[in-house]
Amino acid sequence: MLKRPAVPAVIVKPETAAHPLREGLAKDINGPAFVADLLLQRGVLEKEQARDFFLAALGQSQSDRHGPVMLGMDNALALLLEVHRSGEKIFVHGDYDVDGVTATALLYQGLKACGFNADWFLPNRFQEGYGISYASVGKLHAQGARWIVSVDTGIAAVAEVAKAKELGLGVIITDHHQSSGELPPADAILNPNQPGCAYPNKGLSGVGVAYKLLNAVSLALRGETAERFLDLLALGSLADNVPLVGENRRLVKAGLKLLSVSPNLGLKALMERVGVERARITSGEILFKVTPMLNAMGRMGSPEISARLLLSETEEEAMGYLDQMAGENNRRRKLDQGITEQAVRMIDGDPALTESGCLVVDSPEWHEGVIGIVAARLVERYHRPCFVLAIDAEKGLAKGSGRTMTGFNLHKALAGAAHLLEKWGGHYHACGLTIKAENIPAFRGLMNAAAAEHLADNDFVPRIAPTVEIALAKLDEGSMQWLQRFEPFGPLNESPLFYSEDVELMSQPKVVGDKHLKFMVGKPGAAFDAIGFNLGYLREYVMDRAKLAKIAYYPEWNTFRGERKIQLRVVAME
Ligand SMILES: [Mn+2]
Repeated sequence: MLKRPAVPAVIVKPETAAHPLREGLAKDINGPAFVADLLLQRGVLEKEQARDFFLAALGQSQSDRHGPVMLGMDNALALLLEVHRSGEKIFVHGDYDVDGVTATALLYQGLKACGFNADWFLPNRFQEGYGISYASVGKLHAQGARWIVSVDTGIAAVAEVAKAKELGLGVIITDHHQSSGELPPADAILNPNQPGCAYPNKGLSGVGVAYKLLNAVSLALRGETAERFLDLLALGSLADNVPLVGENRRLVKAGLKLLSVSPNLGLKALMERVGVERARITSGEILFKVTPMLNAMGRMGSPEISARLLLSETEEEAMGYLDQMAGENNRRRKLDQGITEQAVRMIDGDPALTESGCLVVDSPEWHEGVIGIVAARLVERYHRPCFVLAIDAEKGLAKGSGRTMTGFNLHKALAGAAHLLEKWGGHYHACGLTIKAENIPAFRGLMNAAAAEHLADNDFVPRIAPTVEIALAKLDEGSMQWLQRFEPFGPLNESPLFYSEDVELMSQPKVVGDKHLKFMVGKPGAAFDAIGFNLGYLREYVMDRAKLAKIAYYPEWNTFRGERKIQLRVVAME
């Protein structure tokens, strides 16, 4: 096993007990104190609000479903009704991530059900590149398209849409990305983030915007909502990490519920294959098991397999696509594990890198489809900002992906190095870039200077901040039921990290699966299995102790040989 620098985490005890409304709210809802803490952290102060929050019913607030109409909706709807009447061929043009693929499947299926002469298209990252491109416009034109409706993409495709117009195509853009200035010359643009759009939910996903449009079309043509497609909306929205508050929470919650009974054969087969119990679907299971399979296809350059799975009409068809996906996903996993191991060896074997405040690693052998995953793994392992660059030796260019922990702003750092970069973009915690290979050493120097300037020694020690405290003896099935009511979890409604102290160790820790730590905590008769993924290196630290002073964990259900037990997924301990 490769050596990992021993960076002990600091666990910050949550200060929840001091809240003046805590006790009263717990009593009002007749629930445990940690539930009151979680509600207060979400701005829920009293019983009625708590009821609304837990219900999060789709129909509860009509205003955030149909009320404020999105800018461009009337226009897009009128155009689509005309396309429907004329029977002209319309292509749904998506993108290759899960949001883009689910949006494509949703709008295509919905338009078909309404009787449109519809088809769909997903770009290949190795052929057309992402989004609407000259190549994709040309392809669709050659296939007889008269109209293109984009989903999850297009807001920045000014020249590409102009080309489509030149070819005589009608174009409707639906997107959710920020626009950066000039808008494309489309016939209609639907995007809550375009200038002048008063639609209150700016956090809608790409599939969310597509759903809004389909909903309007379906109501106009068939007198029914598009709610039966919310299973796809839930997948795309979770995968795209949109904030799960307000309308998004209602939509995704309804979508998760639908997933458990969804008639979509592809989804059903996929969930079975990855071991998701349909009766007990959580956002975590979707994010850890389901969406990575779909995402892997886009990364490996075959997003159409995901779409075909979602559109499967027979079980045999779905099984066939699943087998292809499993193969591609294994290839993806081997690639990213292999590259991660190479990068770790590179870093551990080079003192200049080991001691640098920002890791910049590169190789001409790496696959650009997985460098983002690898960068994220390196941040987890070394707890410092990391850039992973895949060099294309022929072109002399490298594509890179950056990830960081809090304390180092990637967007700011890249802005300071813009003169060395061909292309770059991103935000605080994640970014992408293109750089000439010859500029990599200078870039590495600049990033290290930025790290030296902005990071202090204690920034390199992970600080873990659990949000709620509970005495381990009080954690039971009832707690888990309360927790379930806070679903779906995601940005702005994070799955709560639990904190307990003075925890008794009930067994010696074991390293399982090469790098995970397994042990038992609690009391005789009330002991929990605990598992720390990638924490195997802490075995000696835990060995021979009677107690852990602090432990940070996610309590989860674990089913093993038919027996369902609460298990602690441990993130840190002291
Ligand atoms: Mn998206």
